[in-house]
Amino acid sequence: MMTVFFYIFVVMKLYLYFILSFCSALIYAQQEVKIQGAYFPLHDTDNIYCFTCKTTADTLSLPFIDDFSYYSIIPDTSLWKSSSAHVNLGYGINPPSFGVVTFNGCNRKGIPYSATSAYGSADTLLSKPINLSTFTPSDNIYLSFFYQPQGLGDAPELKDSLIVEFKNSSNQWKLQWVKKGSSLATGQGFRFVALPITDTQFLYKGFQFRFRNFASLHGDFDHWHIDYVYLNNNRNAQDSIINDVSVQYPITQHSFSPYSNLSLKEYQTRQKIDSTTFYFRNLSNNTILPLCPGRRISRYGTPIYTEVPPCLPTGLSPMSTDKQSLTPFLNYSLDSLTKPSTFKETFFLNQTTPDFIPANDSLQISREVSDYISYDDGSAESGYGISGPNQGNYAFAYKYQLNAADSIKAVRIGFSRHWGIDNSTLAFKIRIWSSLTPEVLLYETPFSLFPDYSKTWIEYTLKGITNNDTTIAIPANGIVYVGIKQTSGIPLGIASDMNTNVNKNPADYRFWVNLTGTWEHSTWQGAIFLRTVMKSGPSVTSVPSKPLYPNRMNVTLFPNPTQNILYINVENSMKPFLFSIFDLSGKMVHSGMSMSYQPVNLPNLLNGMYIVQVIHNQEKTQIPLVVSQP
Ligand SMILES: [Ca+2]
Ligand SMILES: [Ca+2]
Ligand SMILES: [Ca+2]
Repeated sequence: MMTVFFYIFVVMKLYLYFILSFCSALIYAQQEVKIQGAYFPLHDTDNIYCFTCKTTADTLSLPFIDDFSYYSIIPDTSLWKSSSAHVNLGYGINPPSFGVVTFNGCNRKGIPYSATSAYGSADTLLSKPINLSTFTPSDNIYLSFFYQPQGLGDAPELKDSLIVEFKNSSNQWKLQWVKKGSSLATGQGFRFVALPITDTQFLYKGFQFRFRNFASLHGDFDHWHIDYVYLNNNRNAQDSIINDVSVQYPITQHSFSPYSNLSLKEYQTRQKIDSTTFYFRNLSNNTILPLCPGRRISRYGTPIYTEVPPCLPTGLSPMSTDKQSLTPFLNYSLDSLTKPSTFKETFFLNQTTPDFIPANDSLQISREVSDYISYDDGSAESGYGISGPNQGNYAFAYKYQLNAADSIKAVRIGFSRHWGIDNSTLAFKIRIWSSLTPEVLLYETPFSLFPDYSKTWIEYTLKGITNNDTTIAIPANGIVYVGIKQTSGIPLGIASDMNTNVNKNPADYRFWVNLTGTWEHSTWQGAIFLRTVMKSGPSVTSVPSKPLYPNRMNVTLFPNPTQNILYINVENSMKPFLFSIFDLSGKMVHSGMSMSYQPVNLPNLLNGMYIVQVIHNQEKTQIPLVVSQP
C-alpha cells in the first residue's frame, strides 16, 4: 500500500511540477512508475459480447453457480440481471478457476464514474431473481464465493470496501457482509466466504443478491476480484470444498516463444509452438485420479495438434494447485500459412468422471499470425510510465530478434490514461535502434506524436521528413530495438499486461529503459502495449478492437502549404473546436478556437513542417502543415 501511495504521490507531485515547471526548484529522481489509477479503454461490448444470450425463466431455481470461466467480459446474462463489473482472465492471482469478476472505479467500458476525485458506490453485480419460496430456514441455504483484493491490479485502501446485500420480500436491500480494503499479502490467494440464508424475509420467490464495491470513482482504482459464486441448499459454512478441478492459466504467453503473436513472415520460418507450462487447481478434498493434462492447437475449428503427456501418476492432491509442463513432440511442425490466421491453443484436463463444472477443465487462448509481433497478451492490468524532471531524455524499448529479414512499417501502442494528468499533450517520438550500447539509431519520427485514448490500439505509421510513409529494414537474425523517446518527465501512460514478464530471463532482457543517459534493463515486471507492425505482413484493415468513438472526424487544412492564413475545416460540423499547432520539437506555437470555413491568422512562423491538432467531440486528429513564406 505504501508503494501505491508513493506512486500516486509522485504522479500528483509531478503534475504540480509540470504546471509550475519554471517556478519550482524541486528535482525528482528519474524512475519507472506503475501508474495507479490508470484506466484503459475496454472493448465496447454492448453488442458484440453476448456469449450465451441464453433465455431463462425470469425466476431462477437453485443451484445458482457461476465461476466466470468464459471469454466474455460480461457476466453470464442467464444468471445475472446486470453488471458494471467485468469478467477477465488476467487480474486474479491463484484463482479457484480461470476467469474472475473485477470491481473498480470504472464502468464496464473502462470509463471512470467521476471526473473528480469523488468517492462512493462503484460497480454492482446483480443476480437475477431466484425462487427460494419452497425452502425453510432449516434447509441450510448458503451463498458462497471467493474474493481477492488487489490481485495484479491496484490495492483498495482501508476506506474502500466490497459488500454483499440480499433483497427481502419487501424490496429492501439488506447488508450481509462487508470487507474493508487491504493490499494483498505475498502469496495470499482467494479467500472463501459462506453466508447463510435463514431469515424468512429472504425465503420468497424473487430473492436477489448483489455485490457492490465502494471506491475512488475517478479511474481504475481499488480492485476487488470475486470468483466461484455458488448458492444452494443442504450446505454448511465450511463447505468451500467443491468437487471440481479447473485450469487456472498458462504460466507464460510464449507459445510462439518469446512472442504472443507473430508476423506471417516470422511464422513461416518457425511453424512450431514452444514449450509452456500451465497451472490447474483442485478445489475438492479428494485426490483426482486419473488426471491427464494436455494441450491442443486448432485452426478454423479443426484440431491440428494434440499433446497429452503421461497422466499424473498420483493425481492431484486435495485442495492443491499443480502445474504441467508441455513440450511439443520432436520435429513437430504446424501447417504452413500464406495468409493471416488465428490459432486456438487449448490447455485441458482430461478426467474420467465429469466434475462439478466441466467447462473450466479447458482454457483457450488465441494466437494471431498477422502483420505484427507482440509480447503482451492483449489484456491490460496496469499502466507503465517514466517520471522525472521535465526536459530529460527518457526512452524505453523492446528488443526483438527475428529469424526472418523484414521491414518495420508501423508501431501500435495502447495508451492508458491516469487521473489528474492530461497526457494528450505529451509529445513523444518513435525510435528504432540497431544497438543501445553504443546507441545506433536507425529511425526517429521527424515530428512529435501524441497519445490517443479513443481506441485500444493506436497505429503510428513510420513517416519520413515529408510525411511520406517509410519502412526500416531489419536483417535476418538481426537484433532491433523499437521504442519511445519522450522529453517530458510526465509518464505517458502505456497500458501494460501484467501476466507476461518480458524481463524474467536475466540472460535475455527484452525490455530496456534509458532514464539517465545510460541504457539498462527495465525493472518492470510486465509487458507494455507496444506492437511492431511488419511490412511483409498482409495489410490488416481492422485492428481487433472497436473504437469508443467510432465516427472519426475528417479534418482538412487549406491552403497547405500556407503563408499566414489557414482554414481548418471539420467535415460535417459547424461547431467550434479547439486547435493547437506544434513545431517538430513538440513545442506549441499557436492555439485557439475556430470553426470550419473561418480563417485562422497564423503568427510569424519559420518555414517548415508543423502539426495541427484538432479536438472536437472528444476526438483528436493531427495533420501535418507546411509553412512556406516567400
Ligand atoms: Ca473462475
Ligand atoms: Ca472442472
Ligand atoms: Ca493480461
